[in-house]
Amino acid sequence: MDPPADTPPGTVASEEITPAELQLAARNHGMPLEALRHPITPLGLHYTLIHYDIPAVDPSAWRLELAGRFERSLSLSIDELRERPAVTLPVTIECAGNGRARLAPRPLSQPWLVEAVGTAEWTGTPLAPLLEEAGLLDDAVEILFTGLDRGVEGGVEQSYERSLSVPEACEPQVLLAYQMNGAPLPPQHGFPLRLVVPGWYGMTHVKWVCRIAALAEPFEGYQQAVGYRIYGPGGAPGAQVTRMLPRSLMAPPGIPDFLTRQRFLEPGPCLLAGRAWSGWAPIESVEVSTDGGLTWAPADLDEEVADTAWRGWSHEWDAREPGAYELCSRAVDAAGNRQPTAGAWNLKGYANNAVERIPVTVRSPEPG
Ligand SMILES: Nc1nc2c(c(=O)[nH]1)N[C@H]1C(S)=C(S)[C@@H](COP(=O)(O)O)O[C@H]1N2
Ligand SMILES: [Mo]
Repeated sequence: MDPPADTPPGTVASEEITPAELQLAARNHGMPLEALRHPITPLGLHYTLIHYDIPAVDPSAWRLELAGRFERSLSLSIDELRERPAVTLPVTIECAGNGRARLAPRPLSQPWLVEAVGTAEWTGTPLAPLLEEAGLLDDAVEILFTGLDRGVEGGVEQSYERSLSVPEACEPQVLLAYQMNGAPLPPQHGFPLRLVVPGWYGMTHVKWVCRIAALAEPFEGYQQAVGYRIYGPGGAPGAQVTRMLPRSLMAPPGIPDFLTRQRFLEPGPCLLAGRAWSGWAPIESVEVSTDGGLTWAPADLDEEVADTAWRGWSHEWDAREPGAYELCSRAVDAAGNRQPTAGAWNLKGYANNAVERIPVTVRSPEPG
């Protein structure tokens, strides 16, 4: 149905977003970018992504099973896991589809702009000693993590599951986490137990883990072989998606317009600040632009909190001249990875770490 002829401009939507995308976007929420002000994302502001349904778990009946290429099978209750040595780590997690909705044409999936990231303090027990206790056999090549959630994807009914190679799984910072920011995991973040693999894109951090299997052959299930690959132009599944590429985001300054989120600032000095991360190497530098990327100035880096978490940065901007500006930031990591100006298109819209642009208007001073 066409809107009435007297409908004011800017009040009705065009074809932009599909009902399927809107349904996903209403279930899976991002981190509001103003939460970049917090080094640890407060509970409830961390992004979340759930492929199927959030399982309802009775913690007294729940068990973690270890099976496959081990000398012995193990079955552990959540209390038995809590009695094991505990570690707390701040870890930045970003969805591999972050930036997807900035690609053209937009791959049909969860339409993230740039907000699919967060940093929580995860408490749990290191995975490697548990694998050792079960007697990991020499012929094991991968460890498979299975979640309680089931669904259909690409026509295949499946439990959500992903694997890591044995050396990746045995990294000392890999945790089986049961707390987020000091509280039991909320249902949407994997209650009662999830995997945390610092440096890797979100899909690796399997939530609602109920089974850990040691495999003698590489895992060829959907989320490994079909999903989370960078598809080439011929449609062939290319490289697997693994670690997070560098990205810097800015906490948007000033105040927003409710509908457009166009931002307004009073003229004068303005401290631009944000956070940057990479899963490949520590952040080496962050640069800031106020003219849409024509010229760049170095930002000051805050102290590193942990090598598993994002790094804060800031830059003093002299915003005394009224007018329109486009604010950007970009990061480089110590392995030489840098953020591109435009993202490389791929079928599933993964790993688009292109520089984000924030349009702002510096207002004219009030007369008198
Ligand atoms: N069991 C299970 N684990 C999962 C998922 C899922 O749908 N099911 N989603 C993955 C994806 S794609 C992401 S980005 C992260 C999101 O974690 P969060 O919701 O705690 O931020 O969880 C990962 N682990
Ligand atoms: Mo994701």
